[in-house]
Amino acid sequence: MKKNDVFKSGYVSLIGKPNVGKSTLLNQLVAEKLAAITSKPQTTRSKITGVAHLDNGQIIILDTPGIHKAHSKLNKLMVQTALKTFSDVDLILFLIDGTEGFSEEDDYALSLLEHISVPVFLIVNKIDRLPKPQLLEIMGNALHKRIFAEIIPISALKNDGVDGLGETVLKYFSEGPQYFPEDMITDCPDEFWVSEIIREKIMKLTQLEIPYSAAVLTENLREGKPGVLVIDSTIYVEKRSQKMIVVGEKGQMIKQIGQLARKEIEKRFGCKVFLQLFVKVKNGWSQSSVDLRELGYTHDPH
Ligand SMILES: Nc1nc2c(ncn2[C@@H]2O[C@H](COP(=O)(O)OP(=O)(O)OP(=O)(O)O)[C@@H](O)[C@H]2O)c(=O)[nH]1
Ligand SMILES: [Mg+2]
Repeated sequence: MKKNDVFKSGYVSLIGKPNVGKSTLLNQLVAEKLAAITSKPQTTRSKITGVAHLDNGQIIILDTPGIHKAHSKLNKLMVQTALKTFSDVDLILFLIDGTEGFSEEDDYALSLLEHISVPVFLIVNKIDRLPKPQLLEIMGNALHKRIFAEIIPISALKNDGVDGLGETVLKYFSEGPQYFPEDMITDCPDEFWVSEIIREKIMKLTQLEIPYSAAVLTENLREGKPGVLVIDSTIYVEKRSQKMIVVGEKGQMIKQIGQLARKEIEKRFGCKVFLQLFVKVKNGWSQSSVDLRELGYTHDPH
């Protein structure tokens, strides 16, 4: 930071329909994998806070579940979690998938932003797979949708345009405090992150309704033998038949989930990890307010 520069800070919320790349963008802005990412929609279920430390400022980013017309209690809670961030932020980054252009679902999500008074940026993501003429067409269409403070094409996956986006966000902030110390990139507890990584592996490795019927709880992380982190996590599914799939024949599936998750957890914490996974049935948890709360799904998971 140069001597006479002011330090700027503020909050932004990543908003958009499922699967447009919000979590990928969060991870790039923070330069760390904080949020789970899969090619399946509705991966993110909770608000995830990340902090981008720039030379002359700080951006607190709230990744949110994708906005959609929700039916189950879990999905309604997810959408409410996203909408609730509106009142807490200085700016909204509204993402669309450039390869699809504006869809009905985008229009629906956008309609919920109608009365927002903070600036809204349109982020056209996935430009790595988008021919230039199509991008120009989307940018033209955007003018009829609402007044966007900025329209910024990026590829979150390829980290293209992400630094520029950060700089532009900062221009809209006023002078502000350093909310988070420089070595802190999230206030999400480690237990939450571990559970999300395990859930990501389940979502990637299973099909049909299983990705949406699994929840993961990690009680605590503790040191076992010197230098070994011991983690006990429980995977909750909604039916016995789902438990059988998650465990798999001769335990093959749960073993694979555990191995992939462990590798990633070891990388993040820089130590050996002993990860024990348990699978339990909690009948119809995604429709029960009590179960949802027990599993950590509230407006604010922390
Ligand atoms: N080609 C390409 N793919 C991308 C880009 N950004 C994200 N993706 C992919 O899009 C899929 C969804 O990404 P996520 O970051 O999980 O999307 P999300 O908006 O957080 O999704 P939900 O949490 O379900 O709302 C993943 O397969 C990503 O790898 C991009 O810039 N280009
Ligand atoms: Mg996400």
